[in-house]
Amino acid sequence: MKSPHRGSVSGPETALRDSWDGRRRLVEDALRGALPGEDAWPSTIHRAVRYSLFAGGKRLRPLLVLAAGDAAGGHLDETLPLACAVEMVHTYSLIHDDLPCMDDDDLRRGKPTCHKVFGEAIAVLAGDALLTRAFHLMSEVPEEWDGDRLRRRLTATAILGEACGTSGLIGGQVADLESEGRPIGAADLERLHRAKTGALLSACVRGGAVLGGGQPLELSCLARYASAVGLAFQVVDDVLDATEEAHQLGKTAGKDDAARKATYVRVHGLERARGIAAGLLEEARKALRPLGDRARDLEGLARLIVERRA
Ligand code: GRG
Repeated sequence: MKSPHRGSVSGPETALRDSWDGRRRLVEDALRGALPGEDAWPSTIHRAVRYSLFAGGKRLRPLLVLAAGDAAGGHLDETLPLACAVEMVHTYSLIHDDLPCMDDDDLRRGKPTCHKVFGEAIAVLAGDALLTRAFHLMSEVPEEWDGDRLRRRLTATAILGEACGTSGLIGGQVADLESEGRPIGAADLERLHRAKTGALLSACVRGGAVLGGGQPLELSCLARYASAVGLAFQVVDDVLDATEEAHQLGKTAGKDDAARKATYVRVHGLERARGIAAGLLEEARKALRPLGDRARDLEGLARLIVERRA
């Protein structure tokens, strides 16, 4: 039996939770509308895409996009496409990460992985389809849009593109694969985690802030917040992998240790890893201070990231 999670899960106040539930529903609807239906030709790929995308993710990344947009003073219609795009990118990375040639996992979001249900070839293509649709969606703008809005959309798209590339997701995944079973120092571990997981989370906040029309001071506060929560997310993931059960996580538990993965728990030990996550939460909070009340949602999301159980 694994040890119980130490941190209290007091959670943010009910109003914040209700507002997040409302936003999750909004994102679900927008995602459903942004993809071909299950019957669209050729139906196998659309069934596979929808199977993984609607398998019950927490939708943390879209919530970060929308909250950052709010904090910067923007409107939902400007930030919603990025909220959908980041969830598509995230789901693509999960599908590919679970493949036999990567982490070889059978369980994701509490269900059999995409390749277990649809086969490897379709799972590769489902990931590709989601990544492609994410950037297609970001490029779809109403004809009447003026220069400013177009420029902001382009900047947010570039931020997302960079996060997906060799200095972000892909680079982090390569470093992750190459680090299995090998000793790794604290600095290299931090770099790996910032690339593999932090880059996309950070892009959610920075992209949302740009789309919301954030001013330079707001953008720099939000970038500092993004950097802290991006790393905190993966540190907590490492802790959860070592302390929680599979039914809680919706994926195989204890895999990091079994595969001798580079994790904060392996390099720093459980207690220090928890301390590092708590320190990053404090850093994120501090970064938000100049924004005052407008950053209430982002503050709550940082707590959710650090205090989550799955
Ligand atoms: C492009 C193949 C490829 C990989 C890129 C990000 C990544 C590298 C792989 C994804 C798998 C992985 C272990 C990522 C670490 C981030 C992480 C813990 C993802 C799970 O995110 P949650 O908890 O998941 O937000 P839900 O299901 O709630 O959306």
